[in-house]
Amino acid sequence: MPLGLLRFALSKTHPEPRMFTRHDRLKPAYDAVIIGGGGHGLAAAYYLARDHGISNVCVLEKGYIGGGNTGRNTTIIRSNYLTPEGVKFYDESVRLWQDLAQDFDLNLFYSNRGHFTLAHTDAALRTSRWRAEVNKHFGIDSEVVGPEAVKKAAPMIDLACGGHAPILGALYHAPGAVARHDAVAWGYGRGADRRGVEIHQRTEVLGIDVAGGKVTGVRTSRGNISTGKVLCAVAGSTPRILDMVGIRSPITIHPLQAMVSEPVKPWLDPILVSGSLHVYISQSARGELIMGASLDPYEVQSTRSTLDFTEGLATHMLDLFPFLSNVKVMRQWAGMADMTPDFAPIMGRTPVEGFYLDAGWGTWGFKATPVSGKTMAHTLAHDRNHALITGFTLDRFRNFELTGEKGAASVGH
Ligand code: FAD
Ligand code: PYC
Repeated sequence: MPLGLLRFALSKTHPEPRMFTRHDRLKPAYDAVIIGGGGHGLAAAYYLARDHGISNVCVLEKGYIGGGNTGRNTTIIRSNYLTPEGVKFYDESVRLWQDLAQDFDLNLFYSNRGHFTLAHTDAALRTSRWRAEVNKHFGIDSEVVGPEAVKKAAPMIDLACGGHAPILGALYHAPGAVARHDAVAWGYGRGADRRGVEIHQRTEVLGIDVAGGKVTGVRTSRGNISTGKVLCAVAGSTPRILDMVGIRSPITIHPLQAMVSEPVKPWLDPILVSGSLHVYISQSARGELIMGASLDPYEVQSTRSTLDFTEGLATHMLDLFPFLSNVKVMRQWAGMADMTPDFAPIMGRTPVEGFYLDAGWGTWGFKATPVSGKTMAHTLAHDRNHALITGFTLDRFRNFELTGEKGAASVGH
């Protein structure tokens, strides 16, 4: 048992420090205001303080930290993207993930599993080869493997998928991993807090003041703040915040659902994704099967769950693993995914001076938490887009220079 836990258990006064400092009031002014206490907002705050010495910063969170998509995702981490911009960006993130638990002095349960994207059609195999070649070109460990390699890694799989969607091969990405998502938010939050950043939970941003094309302040449910720099990192609420500064974007909001089973004995080491069957699965350290599928097909800002989703996901999961038919679903939930037309994020400076965007993370942003934090902190500190995000700026839609990641974003959408 860790010594700290034992000390805590035996102490009458519970001397363990709280994870974050509680601030009763907002200050009248900050050097930068970050809207959104998810992984991305907290990571940006952490790197602003740690790497750029900017700590007169507040993070405003309307609920509780990590309560948005950060605490709702299925924690898949990988860098097997399709575009050079995407591959380089996510590769840097995977590199940052390696040292994160050490940096935070907090166990993130980072677990390297290997990631298979199953191909059930010739077209899917072609895309896998394409991704493998781009990945190898940039030094990423990805290769196309045959059905026998899938069977070896997941012996319980039915390669024929009941006869109607036989597995022809897969894109195998050895660095594929999972981590504990809420601990990531806590680690970044605690690290930022210890460096002087203020985290204000239950504080909703209601308006943003802009004068002469520049940000001047933020109006919140707990009072007004003067600032010249605002970072918007609010995932499924991005269009609402953009309305406050008069910026249009092509982001649409779709629910993305997921579910977990009751815990069962460990039987699945790798992460498996089937674009054709629109499902994916991994097994957590607790034995639960973490499963998901495609986006809900309609635009709506809601986190309700549906029976339709459970039935559809369970049906296709049984195509892959018929032996799961008696395993019970324990819970299901949804997050609001901010989707872009090219399945790449929108990051960086905007037409409003001092207003920065970290959005469009749709179904794929958890893995990018470290690199988005690092690059957005740099962008705010220098008022210049970091070199790694130049493929992701908002003006790419006006300039018809899309960064097409649909083939690699995650499950088929
Ligand atoms: P969030 O964590 O959503 O944080 C935004 C915060 O902003 C929220 O806490 C919200 O309360 C707050 N906020 C909103 N409006 C306001 C306001 N007006 N004032 C103050 N605060 C406000 N990605 C992967 O890489 N791998 C996966 O396996 C994966 N699986 C997913 C599965 C599901 C079911 C879902 C929903 C998403 C998944 N994603 C995955 C995507 C990933 O979860 C997100 O892209 C990522 O978590 C976004 O982080 P964030 O910090 O930007 O947003
Ligand atoms: O980005 O790998 C991913 C992912 C899988 C499921 C949802 N997102």
